[in-house]
Amino acid sequence: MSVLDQLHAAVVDGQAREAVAQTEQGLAEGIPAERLLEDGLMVAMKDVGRLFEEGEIFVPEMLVSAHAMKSSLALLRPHLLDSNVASSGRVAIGTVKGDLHDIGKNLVAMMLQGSGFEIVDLGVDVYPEKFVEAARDGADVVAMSALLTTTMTNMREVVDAIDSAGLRDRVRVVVGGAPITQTYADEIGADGYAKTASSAVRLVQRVLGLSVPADGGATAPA
Ligand code: B1M
Repeated sequence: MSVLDQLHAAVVDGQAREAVAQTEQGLAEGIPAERLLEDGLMVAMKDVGRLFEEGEIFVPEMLVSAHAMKSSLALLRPHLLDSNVASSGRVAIGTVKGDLHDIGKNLVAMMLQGSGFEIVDLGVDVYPEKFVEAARDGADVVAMSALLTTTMTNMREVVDAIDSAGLRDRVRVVVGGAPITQTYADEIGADGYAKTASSAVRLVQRVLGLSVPADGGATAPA
């Protein structure tokens, strides 16, 4: 079995120690961190989601898989940070109220940080008031993540709360997460939507008016 297959299996089986060993092995073999992330960890988490949906595994198994993925990500982190990209700005990021999923949010924060942004990580289950407070404290961008169809609706509350606080003109709002779409982002009045962590970086650069190379993964109104 290849390192990627073994990394995949370790995450699906929730074996954190094995995931770390395979990540180390992959890096030692010269496999790019991006490939270990995309073709190993992300595919594994997708499979974990499918197994859960099919009733093959339950919440505790999802939790141990998440732990294994996080353990591997901690090793990949320094390799994923690209400090050559010049940009600036403060981004307050959090997973919305009622939602505890933080792997995607952490990945987005990591990529943004690696691109030169200052990150204020608000954590998970973040209430609208906390996003507003971060905007008032000087965040240029509020970035929200949601993984549940039942919590994505809380993004609208945040946009409205920022508006009611009179801060909407000076803070950009961007959204993402598995159930989010561009249509939904437009509907709630967000400034942009990104499908992946790397396109989130380009999106934030774009909404702040920083120069960005053309791409297809992030969209913001012109
Ligand atoms: Co949850 N869960 N979960 N879960 N979980 C999903 C999301 C689910 C799709 C599984 C399934 O049924 N197939 C399903 C949601 C169904 C729905 O709403 N339609 C689900 C469910 C139902 C639940 C519970 C309700 C289960 C229960 O209790 N009965 C419960 C809810 C708890 C809560 O939040 N209140 C629950 C709990 C959990 C765990 C705690 C066990 C664990 C999370 C651990 C953690 O995060 N620390 C967990 C996990 C691990 C998952 C799956 C398997 C994996 C999520 C993940 O980390 N993916 C997930 C199935 C799946 O996604 N296929 C599932 C990897 C991550 C890198 O991807 O987060 O999508 P993702 O992030 C991507 C993009 O979306 C984007 O960039 C990232 C990288 O490219 N992105 C952004 C994310 N945020 C962004 C913000 C941006 C831009 C881009 O801002 C600009």
